Amino acid sequence: MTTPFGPRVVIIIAICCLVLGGTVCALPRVPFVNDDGNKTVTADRIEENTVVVEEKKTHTVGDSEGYQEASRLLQKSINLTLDPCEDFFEYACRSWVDSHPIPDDLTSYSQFTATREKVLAEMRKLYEDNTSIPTSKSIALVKQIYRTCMDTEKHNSVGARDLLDKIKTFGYWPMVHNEKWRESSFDLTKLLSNTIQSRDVSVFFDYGPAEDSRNVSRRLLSFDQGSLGLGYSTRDYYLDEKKYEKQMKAYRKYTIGKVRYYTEDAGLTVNETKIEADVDEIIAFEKQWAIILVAEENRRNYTKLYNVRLFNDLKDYMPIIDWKKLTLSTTPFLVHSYLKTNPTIIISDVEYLQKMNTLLQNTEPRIVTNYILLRWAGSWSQEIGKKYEDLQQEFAFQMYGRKQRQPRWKDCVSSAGGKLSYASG
Ligand SMILES: *[C@@H]1O[C@H](CO)[C@@H](O)[C@H](O)[C@H]1NC(C)=O
Ligand SMILES: *[C@@H]1O[C@H](CO)[C@@H](O)[C@H](O)[C@H]1NC(C)=O
Ligand SMILES: *[C@@H]1O[C@H](CO)[C@@H](O)[C@H](O)[C@H]1NC(C)=O
Ligand SMILES: *[C@@H]1O[C@H](CO)[C@@H](O)[C@H](O)[C@H]1NC(C)=O
Ligand SMILES: *[C@@H]1O[C@H](CO)[C@@H](O)[C@H](O)[C@H]1NC(C)=O
Ligand SMILES: CC(=O)N[C@H]1CO[C@H](CO)[C@@H](O)[C@@H]1O
Repeated sequence: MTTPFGPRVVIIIAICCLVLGGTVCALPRVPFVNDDGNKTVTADRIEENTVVVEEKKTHTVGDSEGYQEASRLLQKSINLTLDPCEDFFEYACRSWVDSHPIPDDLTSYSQFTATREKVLAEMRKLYEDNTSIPTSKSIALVKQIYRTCMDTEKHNSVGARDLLDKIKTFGYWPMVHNEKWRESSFDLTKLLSNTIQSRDVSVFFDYGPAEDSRNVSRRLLSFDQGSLGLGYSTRDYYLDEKKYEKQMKAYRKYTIGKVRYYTEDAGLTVNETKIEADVDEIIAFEKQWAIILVAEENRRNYTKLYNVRLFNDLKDYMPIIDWKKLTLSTTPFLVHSYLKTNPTIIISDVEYLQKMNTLLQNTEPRIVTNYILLRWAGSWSQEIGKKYEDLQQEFAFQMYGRKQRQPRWKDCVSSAGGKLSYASG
């Protein structure tokens, strides 16, 4: 499922997880005596009835290049002039933190980020390499996706028109097309099926095959709660209005800005008052949803999250959705016969589905449609031109403190890799 903003927390995750190893590694290399090496060899020899007095062998730790690099890195992170008993973090990590400022286009930085950035740069070289003809169709396709993504001129000139044309095939978008949308044509299952089919945007719940944690020989269809517009694990933003007032204001402004542009790109007249009212309704709906969502801190008991049910039970928990229709329309034909056998499934939280059913029943179809399509439209954010990206950057600054948008090629490497991950390696 695609969320525009993951739960990016501004944390400097230095390499402190390696700190214990680090203190050891930072010491000068010492030879050590191997007491228990070559055990099997010794045993074999005893079986052969040869009396062997095992020689104590000396080995030198860390001749490998990897070891030496890790050692250099850790030594550079530690400041030996500080007292570890005073503040262990400062002692172990301060030098690393000081020598690795967070780049302006990121909101956190860690050893893992550094590696990821390196991989991104390598991938870019591969995607942009046009000196050899791709050996496979998939690789040609992934390069094509990358090139299309990099074609910002086209995105700027087309804007959200393709997105809006697609929405017309789903029906209309009430907050953009206004009276063209008809409540009588509202069909929740169909709407969700359309958003999943076209862009893998599943809003109120996520589902897919997952390893059965109690029997790793099989995979089962698993159903879990969805995530809010601000991303995974962002429930508190909606519920703690005082603490997150600034972020929620930024979110409202960002959403209003987007709807304004969508309306303009649709060639329709913008009614600012109406857009604001529509967006406020959406946020109010999300707040109610946030109450129902189970907080991450209450999802640590895996026994509780492991509820084996039958596929047909879904319609008892959440009758507002036609599960059969939804799953058949969003899964490959090959699994249809399996789905028709009423298979065993796993539901993380049965109560959530029941509560969601009630909430959706009690919410006007217009608001539900506005919201689902807003989430779906969010998955287009890199493809509809600079004005949308500028809005997003302003929001990301308020929300996470990101000082500038990351270079286009990084977005495109990620999106090409995400769409065809096997071809990308
Ligand atoms: C180590 O810490 C001291 C005291 O804070 C500081 O003066 C010194 O520059 C630090 N050394 C390095 C290599 O960061
Ligand atoms: C390869 O790409 C470079 C840079 O994008 C471009 O200037 C060049 O014309 C391309 N060559 C071919 C043969 O397409
Ligand atoms: C685990 O799953 C496999 C494959 O479906 C099945 O054959 C086996 O009986 C299962 N084991 C248990 C203990 O349920
Ligand atoms: C804008 O929308 C509001 C609320 O729906 C409505 O009362 C108002 O008449 C609209 N204004 C225009 C100029 O259409
Ligand atoms: C985890 O959930 C199971 C099932 O609801 C319950 O029996 C068990 O006591 C819970 N464990 C903890 C540590 O809360
Ligand atoms: C005979 C034998 O297997 N010797 C091995 C003992 O262990 C060291 C290090 O683990 C190996 O380098 C030897 O080849």
